[in-house]
Amino acid sequence: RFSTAAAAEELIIPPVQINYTQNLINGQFVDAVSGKTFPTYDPRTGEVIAHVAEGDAEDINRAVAAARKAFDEGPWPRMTAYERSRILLRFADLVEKHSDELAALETWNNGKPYEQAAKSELPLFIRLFHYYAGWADKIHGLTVPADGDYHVQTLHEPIGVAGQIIPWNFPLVMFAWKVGPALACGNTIVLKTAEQTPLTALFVAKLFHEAGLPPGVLNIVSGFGPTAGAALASHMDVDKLAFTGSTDTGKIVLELAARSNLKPVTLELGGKSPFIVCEDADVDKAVELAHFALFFNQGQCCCAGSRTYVHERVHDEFLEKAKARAVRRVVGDPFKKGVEQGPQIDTEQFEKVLRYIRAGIKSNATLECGGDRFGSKGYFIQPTVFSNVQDDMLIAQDEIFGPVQSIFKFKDLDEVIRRANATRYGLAAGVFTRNLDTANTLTRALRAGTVWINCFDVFDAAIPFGGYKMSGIGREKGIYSLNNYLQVKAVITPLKKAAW
Ligand code: TXE
Repeated sequence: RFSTAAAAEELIIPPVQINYTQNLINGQFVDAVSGKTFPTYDPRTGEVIAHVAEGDAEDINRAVAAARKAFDEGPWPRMTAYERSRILLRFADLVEKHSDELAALETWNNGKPYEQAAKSELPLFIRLFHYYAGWADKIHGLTVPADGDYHVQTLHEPIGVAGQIIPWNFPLVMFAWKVGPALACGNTIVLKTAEQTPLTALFVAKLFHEAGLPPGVLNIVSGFGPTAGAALASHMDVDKLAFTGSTDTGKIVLELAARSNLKPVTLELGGKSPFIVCEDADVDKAVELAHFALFFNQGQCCCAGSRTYVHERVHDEFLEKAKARAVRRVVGDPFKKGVEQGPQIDTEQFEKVLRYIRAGIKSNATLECGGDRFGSKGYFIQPTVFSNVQDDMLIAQDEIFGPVQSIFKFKDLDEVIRRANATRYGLAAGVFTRNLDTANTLTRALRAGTVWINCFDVFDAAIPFGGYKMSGIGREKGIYSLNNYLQVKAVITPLKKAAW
C-alpha cells in the first residue's frame, strides 16, 4: 500500500493499491503461460513496486483467440450501437469515480506530476471516451449514385481484431486514443502496454468489465516489445495494428505486419518539432510557451517543441529569459504540490538524455544551464538549455525525449521555413506571432501534422493527431480515427429485374 503518512502534509497522495498485475484475457486475470513475471518500478527511486505477468507469444495467442471469438461469435459487434455507447459512458463514469487513485497510480509508475495526471490527463481520458461513445451510433455508410440501374450503398463495418501497442509516456491517454475509437466501431482488442508502465491499463480494463464490457472484447497483455509486441504485430489473426512509439520500432512492426497478413497499420512515431518565435512576439509569453512546449511531461512528448527557433531581433532577450525560466522550473517528487517536473521514466531514458547533453557540449553548443542529473537517486535530470545550436548537430536532429531545450537563431521567414522542415520528422510545429500573415504563411509551409499557433499541446478529443514523413502513418483522435477501425463494404443491387 502506497501512503506515506509522515509526509502526507507535503505530498498529495491518495492511497492506492496495486491490485492488478496479471494479464487480462477473456475477462479473467491470469498469470503468464510461462509463469514468468517482470518488475515494474517507481522512477522517483528506481525501486520495484510490483511484479507483473510477463506475456509473450503464447499469451498473445490466447488473447488473440479470445478477441477473435468475441468478434466472430460474441455480442459486442452484434449489439446495438446505442448499447455499446452506453457501456463506454458507464466506463467513463467509473473512471471518473476512481480518478484520484488512477492519477496516483499513473504518477507512481510513470513519474509525471500528480497534478498533471489528475487535472489534465484523467479528464482528457474521460472526455475521449465520452467523445467516442458519442460516435458509436453515428457511424454509417452512404448511398452512392452509381451509373446504371443499381441501388448502391456502403456499409461501414468493424475491421475485426485490433492489435494495439502503446508507449509509457502517457499510459492512460494512449490507451484512450487507441481503445476509444476501436470499441466505438464494434471491434475487439488485444492491447500490449509498455513494459515500463503496465499498471493503469490493467486497472481501467477491470473497470471496463464492471461497466458491462463482454469478456474477450478488451484483452491486455503486459510484456516486452521483441516478444509480446512482435507476436502481436505478426499475428495472422489480427486484422489491424495501431502502434505508438519510436520510429525505429515503427519500422519493425510495419515490416512484421507486411510479412504476416498485410494487416493495415497506423503509426504514431517520433518527432523533432520546431517552435518558431517571430520578431513581433511578446517575449515573456513566448518564453513561457516555448518552455512548456519542451519541458512538459519531463520532455517525454513525441510532439515536444524541441527546436526553439527565435528571430534574431528578440533572440538575446528570449535566451536570457528562457534560461531563467528553466532555472526556476520546480523539479522534485511528482507527488508534491507545485512540482513541475518529475523523474524520467527509467534508467535507459535517463542515460540516453544525459548522453545527448554530453553530445551537445561536445559539439560546441553553449550549455546555458542544467546539464546533469538532479539529486542523487531516481531518474531526475536538471532542466537544461543549450544556445548556439546549429542544425547539423546531433541534438538538433535526434529526438532527445528529455528536459533539454535547444535554441536556434534565425533571420527571416523563408530561412526558418526551410530549416524547420529540414528534418526526417513532421509531427507538430509551434508558431508564436501576433501577425496574421506570418501565422498563415508558416501554417501553410510547415510540413507537420499539427500546427499550434500561439498555443501548444492542445489535445482535444476531436482534434486529429499524427505525423508527416517519418513521424508516422495515419491520424488518431477525432473523426479521423474511426476510419482506422472500419472496413467499407460496397453493396450493389440491380433495380430492375436483371437477366441472371
Ligand atoms: O520505444 P519503443 P522505447 C521514442 C523516444 C524514446 C525512444 C525509445 O525517443 O527515447 O522512442 O523508447 C514496443 N515489436 N518514443 O524504447 O521501443 C514496446 O514494448 C513490437 C517516442 O520505449 O518504440 C512499447 O510497448 N513492439 C514515443 C512500444 O513498442 C515493440 C513514445 C514503444 O517502445 C517492439 C515512446 C517490437 N520489436 C518512445 N519493440 C512517442 N511517439 O510518443 C518495442 N516494442
